[in-house]
This record gives sequence, structure tokens and C-alpha cells, in this order.
Amino acid sequence: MTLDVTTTIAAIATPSGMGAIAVIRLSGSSAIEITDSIFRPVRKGKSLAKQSAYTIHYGSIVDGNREVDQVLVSLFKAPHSYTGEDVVEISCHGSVVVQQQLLELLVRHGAQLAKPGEFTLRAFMNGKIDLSQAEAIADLIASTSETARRVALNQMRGGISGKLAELRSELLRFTAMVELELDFSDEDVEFADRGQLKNLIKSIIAEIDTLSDSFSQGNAIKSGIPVTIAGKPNVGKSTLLNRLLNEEKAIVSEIAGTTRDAIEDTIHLGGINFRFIDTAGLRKTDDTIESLGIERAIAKIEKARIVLYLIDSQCDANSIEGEVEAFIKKLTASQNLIILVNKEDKSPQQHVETVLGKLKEKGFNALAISAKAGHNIEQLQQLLIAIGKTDMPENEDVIITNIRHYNALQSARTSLMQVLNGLHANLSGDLLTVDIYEAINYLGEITGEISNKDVLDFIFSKFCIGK
Ligand SMILES: Nc1nc2c(ncn2[C@@H]2O[C@H](COP(=O)(O)OP(=O)(O)OP(=O)(O)O)[C@@H](O)[C@H]2O)c(=O)[nH]1
Ligand SMILES: [Mg+2]
Repeated sequence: MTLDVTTTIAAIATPSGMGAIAVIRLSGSSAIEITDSIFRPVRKGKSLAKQSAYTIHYGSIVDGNREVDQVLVSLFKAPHSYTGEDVVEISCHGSVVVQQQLLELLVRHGAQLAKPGEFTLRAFMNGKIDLSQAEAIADLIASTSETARRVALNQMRGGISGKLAELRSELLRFTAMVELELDFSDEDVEFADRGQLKNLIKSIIAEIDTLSDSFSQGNAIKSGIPVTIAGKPNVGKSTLLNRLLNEEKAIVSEIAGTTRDAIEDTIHLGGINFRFIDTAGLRKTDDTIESLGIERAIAKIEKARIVLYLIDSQCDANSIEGEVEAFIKKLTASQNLIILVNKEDKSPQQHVETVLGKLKEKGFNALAISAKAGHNIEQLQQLLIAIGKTDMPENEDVIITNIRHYNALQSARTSLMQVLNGLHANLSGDLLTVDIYEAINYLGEITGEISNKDVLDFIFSKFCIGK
């Protein structure tokens, strides 16, 4: 996507369809002039061009003698606007016809239709924001949970950019010292203390690792905390999924082995997104398709942050601990396990209590439910929210939510490991700086100090039009 700064772009910035009002946005050097040519202020007098910035004007949009709508026009002047250019926002009535006619009028008077993300691209090109902040704006628009909103806002304010700028400037300071040595190469001096350099690189690698580790958390925030529903066939996993989603998403039947593929969907509870994944019942089988389903189930169990393991309340109280103990071997210490004794409506209460007692005695988090009757589902949701909350970042944490950032961090790490190897092998300063510069470049890719057209195209094409 190339930036032609001579054009003035226009787009409808509010969602399509009917709202009380809609906003049409223009940006570029002719934004105010173009608006002036179709705007008649109610209080006759100065044209918009002669008005001060950051003021709002009431009047009509006209097509020749025909009044199209009554609107409010907000003025922003370069460089203090979203894009860094002159920006006009026209608030008109929400009618689709009004919006279309207005946009068409603007185009007729010299504006061009904006491409997706073009306003934000201009903001980036004009140095108003860096690339990771631009991505955070897209994330903020797309955020569907309180935590996703908070993390995106932190990144938009420059949380990640600030952190990376610190790391980069430390590396730059060191390369400057090494380069100074090169100027005095005849005299065999060392301005850059090798021991200090090694410590610096190690501490930067540690910082990168912390950031990279936050990626799985970041992913959970963006796409929901993965909660896998597992258990033997026919215990009611799909019934529970449907109950939690409040939708008949998965097929339920009394035939064991009904679910084959993993079925998932996201909902949010208590301000947190959860992605529930129903899986094939775990058992030994000769059925090829079912085995593939079970392989998928195991993969989904491995990836889960929370596992809901279902058992049938009609089970034998003496064998249940064994089954659960065997299952937890598949889990890691960082995963949360909740055991659900399902179909409690089918067993005498005393039996259910015995089963629960045995599990709790072993230290398991266990709850009796009826997925079919909806019993204790609210308690289960509260339990999930409580676990979800402890899984969420603190206010000030910098979290990586973007795979592009994660990959760049990993590449920077590889280059820094090369520097450590180089130091170990007593490589000369000029060779060390090659790898250090590479790391600096990778870190710069995240904020867009180093960027290429393909990356920009990719990022901005994902925006909605009007942003
Ligand atoms: N009484 C009662 N029946 C239930 C309950 N939950 C599920 N069932 C029934 O148990 C049978 C199996 O339910 P599913 O949800 O298909 O079980 P599943 O674990 O997904 O089974 P597979 O996909 O075959 O592994 C169905 O007939 C459900 O109606 C419950 O809480 N109480
Ligand atoms: Mg099922």
C-alpha cells in the first residue's frame, strides 16, 4: 500500500446499517476545502477554512440547491489530528441513503475513497503512532472482553514500544562503543567491556523470554482462554458444551462415540473470553475416524489452560480415583483441572456425595452437575471466572498478543544467542556488531522503525474502512 499524501481520503467511519447518527471522515490537505464546497453553515459568516481547529459547526450539506442532510462538522488541523493531516468529521443522520449520498458528493468534489486502514496508515507514516500502536488500534476495535480492551489500550499507549525502545537503545549504546574501537583498531583498545556486554545480552534475552512467555497469555486474551471438555464417551461432554454456550452446537446422543471432531466456540463470562472445546470421548477403539478424533482430543487437552474432565455419576466410586489419576498424567502443572461429576440427577445423592468426597480427599477440584438439567452450571461458571481472573495479567504487565511480534522477538533472541557465542569465541568487534545490528533490526520490526511494504500491506489490510 503506497501512501499518496497529495490525495484527500474519505470514508464512512461508523458501522453500516441504521444508527441514529453516522460519521464520515476526511483526511488530507484538501479535507477542509472539499467540505467547504458542500457545507452551508446555519450561522452565515466564515467558511470552515477560516474557522479555528477543534471546533464544531452546525449546518447543511447541499448538492447544488438540494439539501442532503443537516450535520455537525468537526475540524482538526495538521499536525494535531489522528492522521497528522487536516481531518474533518461530518456527523450526519444514520440513514444509509444519507451516508451514501454524502460520500458520493465528497468524491465528486475531489476526495478519494479510503482503503481499509488508510487513516491509521497515514497516522503511522506521519509519525503519530508506531506500528505496534497501529496494530493495537485494530485490536481495540476488535476487542470483545474487558481484558482484551485493557491490554490493547496499554499497547496503544505505547506499552510494548517503550519496553522495546529501552532494549534497543541499550544495544545501540553498546554497538556505538564497539564501533569506536574499530576507529582505533591500530591501538588494540577495548571501549566496550566484554563482560558487561555479555551481561547486557543475557539480561536482554531474559526480557525477551518474559515477553515471549506472555504470548500464550496474550493469545488467551485475544481468542479466549482455551477450556477443553474431556472424558470417556457418553458422559455428557457435548451436552455440557451446548449448555455453556446456550446453543445446540454439538450433536448429543445416547450412542457412545458421537463426537469425532473437536467443536469449539467462544463466549464471555465475567469480562473474560473463554473458548470451550468439546472433544471425542477417550477410549480404546478400532474405528479409524474415532481414533483420529481421539488424537485431536488429546492435542486439545494439551493446549488447554483449563480442563473440564467429566465423569458419569453412575460410576463405581471405587474405580473413579484410578481413572482420574490416569488422566492427570496427560496434564502439566500449569493447567487447571476441574472434575465434573455429571448426570447427578441419575444417581442417589448419597452416592454422588461419596464420589465427590473421594475426589476432594485427593485434592481435586470437583463439582457435581447435571449438564442436561442445568444444575450447578452457575457454580461452574463462577469457578471458571475465578480461575480466569488469576490467569489474567496485572494492569501494568506488557503482554504480547501478536504473532508477528512473537516471531520478531524469537528472531532477535537467535541473533543475541549468536552474539553470546561470538563473545565466547572472542570474536572481533566488527563481527559482533553484525549480530547485534540484526537483533536491533528485529526489535525495530515490531514498532515499524524497520518495515517493508508487504508487512504494512498485511497489517493495514486487516483494518476496517474508515479507520
Ligand atoms: N440424565 C442426564 N442425562 C445426561 C446428562 N448429560 C448428558 N446426558 C445424556 O447422556 C447422553 C450422552 O450425552 P453427550 O453429550 O452426547 O455425551 P458425550 O460425552 O458428548 O458423548 P461422546 O460424544 O459420544 O463422547 C445423551 O443421551 C444425553 O442426553 C445429565 O446431566 N443428565
Ligand atoms: Mg459428544
